Amino acid sequence: NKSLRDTMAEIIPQKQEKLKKLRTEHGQVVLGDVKVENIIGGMRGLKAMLWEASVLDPNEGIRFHGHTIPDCQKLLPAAQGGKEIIPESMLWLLLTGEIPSEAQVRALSKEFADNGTLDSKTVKLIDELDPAMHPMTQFGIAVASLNTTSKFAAAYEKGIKKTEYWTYVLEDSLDLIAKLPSIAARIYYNIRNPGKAGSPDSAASLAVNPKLDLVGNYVEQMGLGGNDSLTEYLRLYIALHGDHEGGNVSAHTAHLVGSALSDPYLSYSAALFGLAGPLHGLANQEVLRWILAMQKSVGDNATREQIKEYLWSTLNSGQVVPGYGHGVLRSPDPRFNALQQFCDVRPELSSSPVIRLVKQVSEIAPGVLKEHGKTKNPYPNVDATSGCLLYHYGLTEFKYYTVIFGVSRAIGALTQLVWDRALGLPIERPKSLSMDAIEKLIPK
Ligand code: NMX
Ligand code: MLT
Repeated sequence: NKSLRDTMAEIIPQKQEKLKKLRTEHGQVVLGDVKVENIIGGMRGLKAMLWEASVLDPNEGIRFHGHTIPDCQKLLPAAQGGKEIIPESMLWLLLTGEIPSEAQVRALSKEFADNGTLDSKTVKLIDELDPAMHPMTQFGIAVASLNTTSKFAAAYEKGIKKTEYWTYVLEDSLDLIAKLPSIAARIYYNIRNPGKAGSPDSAASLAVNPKLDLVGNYVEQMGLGGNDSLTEYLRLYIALHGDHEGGNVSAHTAHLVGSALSDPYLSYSAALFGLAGPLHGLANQEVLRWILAMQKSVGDNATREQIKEYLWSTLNSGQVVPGYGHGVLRSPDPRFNALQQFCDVRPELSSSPVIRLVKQVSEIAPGVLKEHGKTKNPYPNVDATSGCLLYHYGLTEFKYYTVIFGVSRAIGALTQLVWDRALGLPIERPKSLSMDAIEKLIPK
């Protein structure tokens, strides 16, 4: 039962060797062309980035170190008394490529609980933010402010060798992951209880129980403890949203900002601001708004025709159908399937009107989107369902939903940051071209 740090220290030299071999023996191998359409099309399809922990197959979906979601559900340890994957297990897998033992996962939960408490300056900063400010903006500000505690930034200032960078980045990353639920819960308390920030009652949102896992604590800190089904859902949700290879906006942003040797707090705060966009993580907030408007219009027992009509009215008004489509995936998102299966085996969820409507839409929308003919992927992505479950559980503040995604995405983005520094990757600096420069390169 080796510790996480010892496991990393053992694996890193092997990975460094592998990279050295790739560079020296295969550095000149061509893996694809760059077309004009790649440059003007959001770099879609360009193989231009190293990302260790997960690879996204357009049809099969995400694999974490080669493991599919159902594999992970079988192999990764759950919480004590629970059944679903926990983020601690997923983090261990992402960082090391190995399946952790139960003891290793419990030790990580304990470390997170021991380091989860926020200092009073951070609490004050969050409490003084305008409660009307979007929760994702509050989240990004609070995470960036913690860079005053960065061990990497302090060591860099003193002067350290490049080969030592990763150890400090790992320490910062683990500290940050430990504190994210406390930050997120404090924001939740403040938006739920306007004017009560700093009151004695608000202290519960700061309490970290050393006996609980990361999500167990988060649910208690949000004041939603005692609901085992919600706790299990959030464990699964936060484990599954952790990593989605490197090209998505949030992961890519953390990697880019970190390549300038900005510390993990600054890098991840930048990622959160990318996650806050409606075409990325904010889509789960948008889905709920859209589904509730549909429910208002079509009622609880909508027919196929009514749902089709509603979908067309969204498309004809020039809006995207939130929760559908993807930059890489070309089939239903297996994360969506896993969350749907979570509902299917729980009658209290599968009978909820909003969750029923989400399922009906997922059966009808692909046909409508195919007929509409624009999107390359007419199938649901993970955001099509995630927020609707939160709504069912009584988390009715839609604007908060992306914060939960943000608690999760740190697991993948910070894992890669550790690997970026362990592998000595350079500052990221692709070449850009103006339209005139592109024209000059086009063969006459
Ligand atoms: N509804 C209507 N039109 C769509 C949709 C959709 N759900 N998805 C794509 N299109 C349109 C897209 O706007 C584009 O139109 P135009 O040519 O007029 O610009 C066209 O189809 C081609 O887009 P794609 O190449 O299929 O998609 P792209 O890779 O550019 O974008 C998304 C991917 C995810 C941004 C896009 O599918 C979308 O906007 N979906 C809705 C928002 C959403 O669910 N985002 C969440 C993604 C997951 N996440 O958590 O981050
Ligand atoms: C994600 O999880 O980041 C989204 O599915 C978006 C993406 O992969 O591009």
